Amino acid sequence: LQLLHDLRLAVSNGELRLHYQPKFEAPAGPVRGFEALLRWQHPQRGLLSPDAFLPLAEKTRLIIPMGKWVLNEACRQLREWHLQGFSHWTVAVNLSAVQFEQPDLVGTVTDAIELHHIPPQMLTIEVTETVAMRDPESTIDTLEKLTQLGIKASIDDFGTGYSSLLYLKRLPASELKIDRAFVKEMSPGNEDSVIVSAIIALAKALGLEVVAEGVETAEQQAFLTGLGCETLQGFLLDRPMVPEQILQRAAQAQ
Ligand code: G
Ligand code: G
Ligand code: NA
Ligand code: MN
Repeated sequence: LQLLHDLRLAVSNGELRLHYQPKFEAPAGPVRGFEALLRWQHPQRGLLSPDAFLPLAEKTRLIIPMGKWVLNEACRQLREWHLQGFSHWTVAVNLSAVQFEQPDLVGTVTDAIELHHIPPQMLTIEVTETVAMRDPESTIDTLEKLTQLGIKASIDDFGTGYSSLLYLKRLPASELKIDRAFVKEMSPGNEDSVIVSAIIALAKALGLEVVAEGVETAEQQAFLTGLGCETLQGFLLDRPMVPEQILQRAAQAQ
């Protein structure tokens, strides 16, 4: 398989890239931080999205070295932003199931924050609800070790998995991200808007911050803000961008 052959070389050939999508304080800013989103600059096929290669990377466990690269690069970029004066910005990194279940995850994360002198509370690990609930006891154990380092944990795509509320209460996470499928279908009084308001109420009751992803319209922005959702992410506010674009935006805003 040609793609697999190429993927094996992607890290050492320097073909991986990170784009960063801002997370905004509701309703419209300022920027609180960024989610790092992986891209692969394939020499023939062009810029590939994770959908095109993550399943293969997971299956072959190539996601382990790729994930280490992602963590290191996101921490390196965050340090650069901090030194450029954006000292309040944070960065979030997505972890897949294979990465989350690898025994030396905590060591990998520790190495990255130490190498780049990142204040640990400025780094968030995003793991989906589905992955988090596969083995809840082991998830609690892993997240406890990460949060003891000071790192934050976020439960991504919330509402699409099967959370036990009992485990959710015990999970040492600091953030829930409402899955964009609910945000997309929200309209006044419909089921999705009821689900979204219930998730926000649940997050608040459990002392978790709540982020809505996939915000594409001003109506969604206003509705979510009205429900007390603190952080918004989505194409309405900004797309994933390369660091140069982010600095341009920041310069314009000053
Ligand atoms: O950026 P995009 O919308 O194409 O991302 C598609 C999916 O890929 C999302 O579910 C996102 O969480 C996942 N993803 C993006 N970057 C990374 C990464 O660095 N590591 C892992 N494991 N998943 C990622
Ligand atoms: O699964 P995860 O939540 O990590 O998904 C991140 C993906 O969501 C990225 O690929 C990003 O491009 C995409 N994304 C970000 N904002 C929006 C949005 O407003 N609408 C849609 N459809 N996708 C979005
Ligand atoms: Na995510
Ligand atoms: Mn998500």
